[in-house]
Amino acid sequence: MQKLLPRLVWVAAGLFAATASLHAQAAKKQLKVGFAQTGAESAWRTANSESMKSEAAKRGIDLKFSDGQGKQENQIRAVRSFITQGVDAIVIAPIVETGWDPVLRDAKRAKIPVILTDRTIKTEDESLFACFIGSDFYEEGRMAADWLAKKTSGKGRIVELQGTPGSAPANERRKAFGDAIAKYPGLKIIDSQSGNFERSTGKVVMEALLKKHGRTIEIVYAHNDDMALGAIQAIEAAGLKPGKDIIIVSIDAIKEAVQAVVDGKINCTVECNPLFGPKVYDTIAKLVAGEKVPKKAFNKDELFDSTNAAAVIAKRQY
Ligand code: GZL
Repeated sequence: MQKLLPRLVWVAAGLFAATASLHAQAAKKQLKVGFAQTGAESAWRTANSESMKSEAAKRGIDLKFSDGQGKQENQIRAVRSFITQGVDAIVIAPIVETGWDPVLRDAKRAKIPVILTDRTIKTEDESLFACFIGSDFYEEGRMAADWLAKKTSGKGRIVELQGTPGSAPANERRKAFGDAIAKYPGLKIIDSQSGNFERSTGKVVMEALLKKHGRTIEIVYAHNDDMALGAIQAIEAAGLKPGKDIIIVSIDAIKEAVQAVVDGKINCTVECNPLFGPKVYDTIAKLVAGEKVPKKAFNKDELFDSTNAAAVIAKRQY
């Protein structure tokens, strides 16, 4: 028995060391993350994709990036492929709010956590996603409306350039703005069309609105800066001065729009920060380690107008 004891101790020590190194390897195992991005419709989206890609590279995360090219079916196909690949986590920026339950049920069955970023979804079963990280679109629409009411003393004829039909930002920015201006009977939306968050479409829609309403248009409310910048091209082509003849209120605060505020062509842009990478991967690290995370995490957004744009333009990151 005495001879056997030292050998048993050695075996036990060896087993312990082997398990410890397995744990260490597991901890070092490269994370595989699937990201189903909406598309590449705006400068905001480009900055959002860049943040997710560069942060993954910095952290040594194996990011499977899929560009949905503006179609929900492409995003759903990408999620199914991530499930087949057995990724550690799935990130989705859902282009529209509905139609997600079936593919999210498949991810849940595969025990892969889903993180919704940027845009929310409508579902009866919130257990289908681990958490949402993004901006409060309703607050952005309210901030834009309140700023406009002060600027115009609650009077003016507005044309609205809406974002992608059925998307959370378009739905909530439209509802919030409408709810807020209801307090000012002198502020009226005389027309509202979708520019799909795209600069070129924003220009075309604004050309049509100018043809239809002419100089009766006093204000443009654009759901994003790309459409506002497209509208500016149409307004200038019509011989009018954007920011003076027509007040322009927008959302995103991309650097080009903040510069337009400095130049007096956009009067106000409400920030919607796209630089999600660090927060998303911190959250995934917690989920993979079995830690709880908040169901909803909102980014802090601020507003830029002639009083503060010049002071921040140099340090704007996107
Ligand atoms: C908002 C995001 C919107 C941006 C647009 O979080 O979903 O989509 O406001 C982008 O610029 O196209």
